[in-house]
Amino acid sequence: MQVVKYMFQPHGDERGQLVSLEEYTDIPFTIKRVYFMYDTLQNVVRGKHAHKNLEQILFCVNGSCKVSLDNGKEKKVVNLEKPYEGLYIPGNMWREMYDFSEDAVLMVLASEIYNEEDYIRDYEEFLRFVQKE
Ligand code: T46
Repeated sequence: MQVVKYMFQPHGDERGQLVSLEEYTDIPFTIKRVYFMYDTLQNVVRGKHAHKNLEQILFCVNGSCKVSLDNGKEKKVVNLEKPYEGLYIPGNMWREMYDFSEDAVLMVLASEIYNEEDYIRDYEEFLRFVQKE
């Protein structure tokens, strides 16, 4: 399984850092939604679902967390610990986010607006879905 983690180049100067993200130049899809999560408790596991079609890029813009990816055949764990690292997650991928640091802010750029029908929240159903693909 190939994991795509973008390392964007910050525009740094004596004032600090700035990361700019433009659709199609930096982000390989139209950004229809941005959401972020913070104040996540340390022993919490978020996600635990897949999407049929949604594409997303996850940034831990503050603090750190881990993301486990599972395509139904293989699993990989990715650390997000720098604000300029973006983890691309295509459709048909089970994801879990965990080990959030106390100060973690996980920001997500998404290719579609929120649609509960795109979620697969049952792992056995996910396995059946990816086997059909
Ligand atoms: C994903 C991972 C990385 C909305 O109303 N609009 C939204 O755009 C989102 C994402 C969520 N919500 C509501 C639905 C729930 O009542 O916010 C609540 C928490 O959402 P959820 O339990 O789905 O959050 P996570 O952290 O488990 O998963 C989220 C995304 O839902 C999901 O698409 O890939 O982050």
